Amino acid sequence: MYRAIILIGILFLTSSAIAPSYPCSIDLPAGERISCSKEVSAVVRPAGSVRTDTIKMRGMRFSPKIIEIAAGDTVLWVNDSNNWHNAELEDGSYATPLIKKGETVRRRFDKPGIYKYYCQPHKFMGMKGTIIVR
Ligand SMILES: [Cu+2]
Repeated sequence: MYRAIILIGILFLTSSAIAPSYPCSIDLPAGERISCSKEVSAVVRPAGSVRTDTIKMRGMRFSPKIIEIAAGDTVLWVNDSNNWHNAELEDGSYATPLIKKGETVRRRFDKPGIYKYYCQPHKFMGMKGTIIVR
Protein backbone atom coordinates (compact mmCIF):
# COMPACT_ATOMS: atom_id res chain seq x y z
CA MET A 1 0.00 0.00 0.00
CA TYR A 2 2.71 2.44 1.00
CA ARG A 3 4.69 1.44 -2.07
CA ALA A 4 1.73 2.37 -4.27
CA ILE A 5 1.44 5.78 -2.63
CA ILE A 6 5.16 6.41 -3.02
CA LEU A 7 5.01 5.31 -6.66
CA ILE A 8 2.09 7.64 -7.39
CA GLY A 9 4.00 10.44 -5.67
CA ILE A 10 7.07 9.84 -7.78
CA LEU A 11 5.00 9.75 -10.98
CA PHE A 12 3.33 13.02 -10.01
CA LEU A 13 6.62 14.74 -9.26
CA THR A 14 8.21 13.42 -12.45
CA SER A 15 5.34 14.50 -14.68
CA SER A 16 5.27 17.99 -13.21
CA ALA A 17 9.03 18.27 -13.66
CA ILE A 18 8.76 17.28 -17.32
CA ALA A 19 5.83 19.58 -18.08
CA PRO A 20 7.09 22.29 -20.42
CA SER A 21 7.36 25.76 -19.00
CA TYR A 22 9.06 28.50 -20.92
CA PRO A 23 8.25 32.07 -21.69
CA CYS A 24 6.34 33.12 -24.81
CA SER A 25 8.85 35.80 -25.51
CA ILE A 26 12.27 36.66 -24.30
CA ASP A 27 14.19 39.88 -24.10
CA LEU A 28 17.50 39.94 -25.85
CA PRO A 29 20.49 42.04 -24.88
CA ALA A 30 20.19 44.34 -27.89
CA GLY A 31 16.57 45.07 -27.06
CA GLU A 32 15.26 42.71 -29.73
CA ARG A 33 12.46 40.32 -28.88
CA ILE A 34 11.77 36.76 -29.96
CA SER A 35 8.23 35.49 -30.03
CA CYS A 36 7.51 31.83 -29.64
CA SER A 37 4.45 29.69 -29.26
CA LYS A 38 3.54 28.32 -25.86
CA GLU A 39 3.33 24.87 -27.34
CA VAL A 40 6.64 23.90 -28.84
CA SER A 41 6.06 22.47 -32.28
CA ALA A 42 7.06 18.93 -33.11
CA VAL A 43 10.62 18.15 -34.13
CA VAL A 44 11.03 19.02 -37.77
CA ARG A 45 13.73 16.50 -38.58
CA PRO A 46 12.98 12.87 -39.49
CA ALA A 47 13.09 10.51 -36.51
CA GLY A 48 16.56 9.40 -35.58
CA SER A 49 18.34 12.18 -37.40
CA VAL A 50 20.31 14.56 -35.24
CA ARG A 51 22.84 17.14 -36.11
CA THR A 52 25.47 19.38 -34.66
CA ASP A 53 25.14 23.14 -34.91
CA THR A 54 28.23 25.28 -34.55
CA ILE A 55 28.40 28.51 -32.57
CA LYS A 56 31.62 30.44 -33.03
CA MET A 57 33.17 32.54 -30.29
CA ARG A 58 34.57 35.37 -32.30
CA GLY A 59 35.84 38.62 -30.86
CA MET A 60 33.56 39.28 -27.91
CA ARG A 61 30.44 37.69 -29.30
CA PHE A 62 28.74 34.43 -30.19
CA SER A 63 28.01 33.84 -33.85
CA PRO A 64 25.23 33.19 -34.54
CA LYS A 65 23.91 34.99 -31.51
CA ILE A 66 20.55 33.21 -31.71
CA ILE A 67 20.32 29.64 -32.94
CA GLU A 68 17.33 27.36 -33.34
CA ILE A 69 17.81 23.62 -33.09
CA ALA A 70 15.70 20.48 -32.70
CA ALA A 71 15.53 18.59 -29.42
CA GLY A 72 18.31 16.02 -29.34
CA ASP A 73 20.67 18.11 -31.44
CA THR A 74 24.14 19.05 -30.27
CA VAL A 75 25.64 22.50 -30.07
CA LEU A 76 29.35 22.85 -30.71
CA TRP A 77 31.02 25.98 -29.38
CA VAL A 78 34.21 26.77 -31.27
CA ASN A 79 36.61 29.39 -29.98
CA ASP A 80 37.76 31.26 -33.03
CA SER A 81 39.41 34.14 -31.19
CA ASN A 82 42.53 34.85 -29.17
CA ASN A 83 40.61 35.29 -25.91
CA TRP A 84 39.45 32.53 -23.62
CA HIS A 85 35.67 32.18 -23.50
CA ASN A 86 33.04 29.95 -21.98
CA ALA A 87 29.27 29.46 -22.16
CA GLU A 88 27.09 29.43 -19.06
CA LEU A 89 23.33 28.98 -19.03
CA GLU A 90 21.59 31.82 -17.21
CA ASP A 91 19.64 29.37 -15.04
CA GLY A 92 22.96 28.08 -13.71
CA SER A 93 22.30 24.49 -14.82
CA TYR A 94 25.32 24.21 -17.10
CA ALA A 95 28.64 25.86 -17.79
CA THR A 96 31.47 24.92 -20.10
CA PRO A 97 35.02 25.26 -18.85
CA LEU A 98 37.08 28.09 -20.30
CA ILE A 99 37.69 27.36 -23.96
CA LYS A 100 41.01 28.41 -25.50
CA LYS A 101 41.63 29.39 -29.09
CA GLY A 102 40.99 26.48 -31.43
CA GLU A 103 39.28 24.38 -28.76
CA THR A 104 35.68 23.20 -28.81
CA VAL A 105 33.02 22.07 -26.35
CA ARG A 106 29.84 20.27 -27.29
CA ARG A 107 26.56 19.77 -25.46
CA ARG A 108 23.35 18.03 -26.42
CA PHE A 109 20.02 19.70 -25.75
CA ASP A 110 17.22 17.19 -25.25
CA LYS A 111 14.52 19.33 -23.69
CA PRO A 112 12.62 21.96 -25.68
CA GLY A 113 12.90 25.47 -24.32
CA ILE A 114 14.74 28.73 -24.60
CA TYR A 115 18.24 28.66 -23.23
CA LYS A 116 19.88 32.02 -22.67
CA TYR A 117 23.57 31.93 -21.94
CA TYR A 118 26.59 34.16 -21.64
CA CYS A 119 30.36 34.09 -21.50
CA GLN A 120 31.37 34.59 -17.88
CA PRO A 121 34.56 36.61 -18.55
CA HIS A 122 32.84 38.89 -21.09
CA LYS A 123 29.26 39.04 -19.84
CA PHE A 124 29.79 42.69 -18.94
CA MET A 125 30.69 43.31 -22.59
CA GLY A 126 27.40 41.82 -23.73
CA MET A 127 28.77 38.47 -24.87
CA LYS A 128 25.48 36.59 -24.73
CA GLY A 129 23.56 34.13 -26.84
CA THR A 130 20.31 32.23 -27.06
CA ILE A 131 19.61 28.63 -28.04
CA ILE A 132 16.02 27.84 -28.96
CA VAL A 133 15.30 24.12 -28.75
CA ARG A 134 12.14 23.04 -30.60
CU1 LIG B 1 34.13 35.57 -23.77
